[in-house]
Amino acid sequence: IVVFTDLDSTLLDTNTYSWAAARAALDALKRAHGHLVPVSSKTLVEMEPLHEALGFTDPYVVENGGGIVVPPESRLKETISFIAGSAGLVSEQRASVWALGKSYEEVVAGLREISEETGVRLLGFSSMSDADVTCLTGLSLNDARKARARQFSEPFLIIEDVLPEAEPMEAAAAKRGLTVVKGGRFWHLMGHNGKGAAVSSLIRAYTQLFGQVLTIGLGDSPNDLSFLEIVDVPVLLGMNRRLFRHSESSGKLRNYPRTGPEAWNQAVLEILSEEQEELQ
Ligand code: 2M8
Ligand code: MG
Ligand code: MG
Repeated sequence: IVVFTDLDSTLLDTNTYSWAAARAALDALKRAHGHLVPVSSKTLVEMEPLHEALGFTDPYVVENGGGIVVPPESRLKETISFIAGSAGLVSEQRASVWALGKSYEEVVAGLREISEETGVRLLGFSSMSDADVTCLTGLSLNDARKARARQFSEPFLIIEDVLPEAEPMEAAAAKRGLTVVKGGRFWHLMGHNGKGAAVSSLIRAYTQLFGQVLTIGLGDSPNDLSFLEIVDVPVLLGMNRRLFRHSESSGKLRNYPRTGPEAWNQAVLEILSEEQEELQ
């Protein structure tokens, strides 16, 4: 069993960023020798301590699919190197970091051009201070600094009284080989193919290493759709089922009305116990 999970408002509480309420399901997953792969908009330096605290040795996906981080103790270390395909190995300090797209500098330059071209004021993290990010997110100043330490993607806000149509912005991004996707509080500009592409590489690597695996995905926002659509058991947290209205996966979708770790806990415990029943 491999669980791919978004963090903010999915495994983590929207306001306190705590995962304490999901402890029972995380423990059950460990007892079942399951794997846990966090898949987030967050940066490597934000995710590293969290990954360690969660106590799984699996890789994790940073910045909306911009990079795959493989810890030294991960059994996927060998397998992922060629599965990630065109990905480049950008760092091998504590962990191997595979980049799946353009550099942060290119993305930030792209945001400025898109803003000029569309005439819509777009404010990215690179133009904000740590204090700005603290105000907007409730993160501590130190965590806001980590959220701004970006390598692959740029979170931004649309600074207009009336929210403009997304299409011109999306078209201007596409022209530059970039994509925009909506996260929780922010939009994200990225030079890669999103969470889905990263998860797809990882599913191939897990399958190669372990044979058949059952994949579970949990998320709450539009940027999670691309990976929820390619797992065996997609779980959407929150009252946003319409996100799946055009999706082929809508039939197997499990939807829980609330977001956050309590719902995560309930969903994963339910799936694990169904799996156990099936084995008996
Ligand atoms: C940003 O991401 C969230 C997740 O969906 C959002 O768009 O609201 C990212 O900048 C991330 O790095 C940061 O930790 C998070 C904090 O709320 O916001
Ligand atoms: Mg989320
Ligand atoms: Mg996220």
